[in-house]
Amino acid sequence: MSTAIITGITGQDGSYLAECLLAKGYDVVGMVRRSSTVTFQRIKHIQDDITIIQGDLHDQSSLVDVIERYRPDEVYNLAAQSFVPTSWNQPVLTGEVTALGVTRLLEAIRLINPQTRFYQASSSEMFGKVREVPQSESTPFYPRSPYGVAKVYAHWITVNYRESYDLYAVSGILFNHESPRRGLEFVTRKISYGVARIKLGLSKELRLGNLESRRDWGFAGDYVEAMRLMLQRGAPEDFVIGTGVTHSVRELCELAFSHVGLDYNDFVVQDPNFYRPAEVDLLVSDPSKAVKDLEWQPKIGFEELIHMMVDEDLKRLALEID
Ligand code: NDP
Ligand code: GDR
Repeated sequence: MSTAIITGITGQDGSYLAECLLAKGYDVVGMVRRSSTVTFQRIKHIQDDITIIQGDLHDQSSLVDVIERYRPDEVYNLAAQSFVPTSWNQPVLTGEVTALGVTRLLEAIRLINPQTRFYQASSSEMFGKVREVPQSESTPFYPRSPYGVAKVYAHWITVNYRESYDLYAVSGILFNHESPRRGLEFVTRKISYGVARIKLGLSKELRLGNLESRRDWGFAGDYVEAMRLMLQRGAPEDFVIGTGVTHSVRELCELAFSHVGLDYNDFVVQDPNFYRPAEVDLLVSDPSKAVKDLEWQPKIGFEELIHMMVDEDLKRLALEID
């Protein structure tokens, strides 16, 4: 039986990846940071099937301890300060966790168990002010936020450890992926939750930033399968994962509000507070390498995804106010 450590298991992707690996028969160890309140909402249904261990990407010795104790076959590094706007308010913390944290984890693996296979959660935000459309594994990076800059460092340190120390270390460059478990501040969930609140009479408006922003949005449950596939190959290689299709935030609003019989024009307010100091350009993936070499395809389309998210939020909120 293989052992996998997931950092960031309490996050959106961590919860789906844990489910995916458990279904494949892995021993799953989840690394969580110490907190005064429990952050296990997304994994409470599988808590008895996984091992939880404390560790923090800030803290080298906790990472050494985790690798020493479990000597894992695979490590999936999903932990990060992952919200782009926060990275302008907390650029140093973002660099510490999202960039240097990766070096700390790679050092622990190199020194203690170099046969461990390592997955780094890289991001389409690294393409930022895009050099070409669509973006593939060979597209140069031009990040536009402290978060994007930190992810570029994390990407290159992963490549560097692969080349310097012959580690099986890969970088999965994933475009936006969403789900009913998405954090409330990200735009898809902010909209699905906002629509549900308005429909149930709990709110009268939804304040958003730039409605013309476009993203390549997929379903998180599909994307974690690509992470696993990247660690099962003969040789380590990086992959771009996305749908190859973009939609605007405006289209997202239209779809989500009309799903419950409402017109978004009656409720959405554009608020400059949600604009960003610098935006990325047209992010759209070219996932053809993953389709060919990993035999990976997204299964859930944009419309189905947004309907699923709105339906789940309606269900959850209806239970809460019952
Ligand atoms: P989330 O924000 O939902 O989860 C982030 C996780 O990291 C949480 O479990 C959080 O713990 C943990 N974490 C934060 N800081 C630390 C730290 N110092 N030490 C240990 N753990 C920490 O992110 P997602 O699940 O959406 O994304 C997973 C990864 O993939 C991230 O690295 C993200 O940057 C990257 N990514 C995500 C994409 C997406 O569209 N979702 C696209 C491309 C890349 P806690 O619960 O305690 O806060
Ligand atoms: P992103 O996701 O920055 O792409 O990062 P987010 O959902 O925050 O923004 C997507 C786009 O929507 C526009 N937008 C708004 N965004 C938010 N959050 N709130 C709003 O009110 C709003 N109005 C418009 C934004 O300007 C942006 O263009 C996500 C994260 O998961 C990263 O960790 C990951 O690396 C990338 O996706 C790929």
